[in-house]
Amino acid sequence: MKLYYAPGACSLSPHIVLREGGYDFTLERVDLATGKTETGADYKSVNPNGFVPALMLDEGVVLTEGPAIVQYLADHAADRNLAPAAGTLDRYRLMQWLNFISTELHKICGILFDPELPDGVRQKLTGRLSQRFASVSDALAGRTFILGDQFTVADAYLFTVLSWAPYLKLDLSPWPALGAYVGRIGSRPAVQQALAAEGLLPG
Ligand SMILES: N[C@@H](CCC(=O)N[C@@H](CS)C(=O)NCC(=O)O)C(=O)O
Repeated sequence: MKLYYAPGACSLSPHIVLREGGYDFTLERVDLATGKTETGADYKSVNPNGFVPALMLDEGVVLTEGPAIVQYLADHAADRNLAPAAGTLDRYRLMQWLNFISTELHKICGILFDPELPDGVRQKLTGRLSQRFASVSDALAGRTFILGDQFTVADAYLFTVLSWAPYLKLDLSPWPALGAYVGRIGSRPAVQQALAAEGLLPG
């Protein structure tokens, strides 16, 4: 398998899951500004949408969309317990969170990364994001992971998106549970390995 990624982007989520799942895989970096991969390939030939992540399966088939990729990886490494079994209520709870992270956190943050965003829009979106952070913080009360006691692929995604806060100058201090969560997930060996492989660890 090969993961197309950009350092620190949402592709960090499937990258973490590949490592948590014990997969044998390779990485190919994508320069989102030029649309070229590190081997000089035109990334749109892999994902016509031009965004990361994309997962090239061993048979040469490409899977896109982070939430779909991480569930595929969880289901094909079932012994790692990275997602509740298909068809159970807990699995829908996982999908609920993946969708929430995608639509209510990830996409708002994606817009905030635009340095040319007008101040008024930035303020409004930051306010909306604060409401969402409060709701995640409430959900984490008394929990180690977002679904409870077990690390799942939703944690890889939530960690990835919350770890953008410093780059976006978003203050998470009103929600100490979020900072503690980022520290907890970030200290997992697979997460440290993924961060190191993407050149995201200091020094
Ligand atoms: N719907 C896609 C969105 C992926 C996405 O937003 N990727 C960003 C990085 S976090 C990206 O590659 N942006 C560059 C672009 O859109 O050209 C998914 O969930 O996988």
